[in-house]
Amino acid sequence: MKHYFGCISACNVTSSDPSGTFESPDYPFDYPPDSYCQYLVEVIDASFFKIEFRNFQLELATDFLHYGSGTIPDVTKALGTFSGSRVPDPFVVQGQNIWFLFTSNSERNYQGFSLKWDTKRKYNDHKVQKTSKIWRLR
Ligand SMILES: [Ca+2]
Repeated sequence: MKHYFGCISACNVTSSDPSGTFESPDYPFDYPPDSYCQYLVEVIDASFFKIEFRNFQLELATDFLHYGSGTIPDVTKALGTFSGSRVPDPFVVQGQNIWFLFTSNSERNYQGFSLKWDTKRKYNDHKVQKTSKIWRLR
């Protein structure tokens, strides 16, 4: 695998931006073996996060992307876990914080994932729920 410094995505990222993207390490090239990458977004006045995937290709049942609410990535408290090559449907997480934890085992590395997050602020809550099919509660 070739490395291009300056344009490959990093492991372990924290953001306070109301919208942005996360990608698996080295994306769009294959992720490295034995990855353990934490991604955290904290937006003080956010009420919801909406997550949409642009791409998703992980080795099924051995490489995983977990997500949850809060500031400390913890697999045991994950709200969901994705693996394999089916692109997950968009989903919504309530709150001011969302984390992702990407793990891969020691063999067979795929392209990984690219996801986009967006937030809605607290004062928009009732409007959002009435007018959008995407911004629904699970
Ligand atoms: Ca693997």
